[in-house]
Amino acid sequence: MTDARLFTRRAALLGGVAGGGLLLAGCDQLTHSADVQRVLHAAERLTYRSQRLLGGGRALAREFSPKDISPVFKPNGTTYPGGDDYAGHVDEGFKNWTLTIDGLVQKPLELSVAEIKRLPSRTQITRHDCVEGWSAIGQWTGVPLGLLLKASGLKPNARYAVFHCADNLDGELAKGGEQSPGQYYESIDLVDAFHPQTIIAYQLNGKDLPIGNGAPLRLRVERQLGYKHAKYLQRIELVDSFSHISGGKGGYWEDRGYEWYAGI
Ligand SMILES: Nc1nc2c(c(=O)[nH]1)N[C@H]1C(S)=C(S)[C@@H](COP(=O)(O)O)O[C@H]1N2
Ligand SMILES: [Mo]
Repeated sequence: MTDARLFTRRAALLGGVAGGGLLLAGCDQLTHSADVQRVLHAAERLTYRSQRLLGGGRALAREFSPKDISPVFKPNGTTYPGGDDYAGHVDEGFKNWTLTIDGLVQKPLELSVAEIKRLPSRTQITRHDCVEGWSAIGQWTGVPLGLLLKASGLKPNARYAVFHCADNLDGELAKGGEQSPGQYYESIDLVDAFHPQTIIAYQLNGKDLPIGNGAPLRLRVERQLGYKHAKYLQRIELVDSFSHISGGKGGYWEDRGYEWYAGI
């Protein structure tokens, strides 16, 4: 199926949920121009440059079979966001939790978890690698992020997707660098945002996400390290630069010294 037809079909599916009237024009052109911008601005680490220049933008992370799934998927970092808000959402079974997509988009979206679960989904069994030295294999189900982005219609200057999370995390002394508490956030470029394995997951191993693993929604961006996989997702903001957000380095751990491009 051509990209254009796939795009139209997906957009039609999403239209039923998001209220129709989606602005679809020019998305492919916008994606393309973002590619061009990305090449012009290529200034990241060697792994990032080589992956992009070697045309690896679409290469898939390895997928495993059900027998490989780890018996326990260790929750790490925040395992229960503080504050009454989150506890209230837990009590309500996340009925009123929403995911907002805004910033440099034609049509901002706000979707409930139930609406997201009705969209086309992808299931993948992948290995998660944390910089702390542990790995786990899990099966994730969620909506492809690219589908949501196409439905919201990126503006031509959109270059990054920023993921805003519900939790305020204390730094860990062991990790070096600035250790002030802060709202957890992350960001990826549009190549990773439109990558087929980049999903907004709502299931782990066939069940609703456990609280410890990011309920009700979390990012899976399979070609990057664990800290990029933002949990407790509330908002995806499209930006042309993340220098004005929090510490300006594109993520909670990036602001505390980690690399922005955490390719595996
Ligand atoms: N919101 C939020 N997302 C987060 C974190 C966090 O503390 N808060 N920790 C990150 C890190 S370092 C890892 S390894 C993974 C852990 O995911 P898990 O809890 O499902 O194992 O989530 C990442 N995403
Ligand atoms: Mo991690």
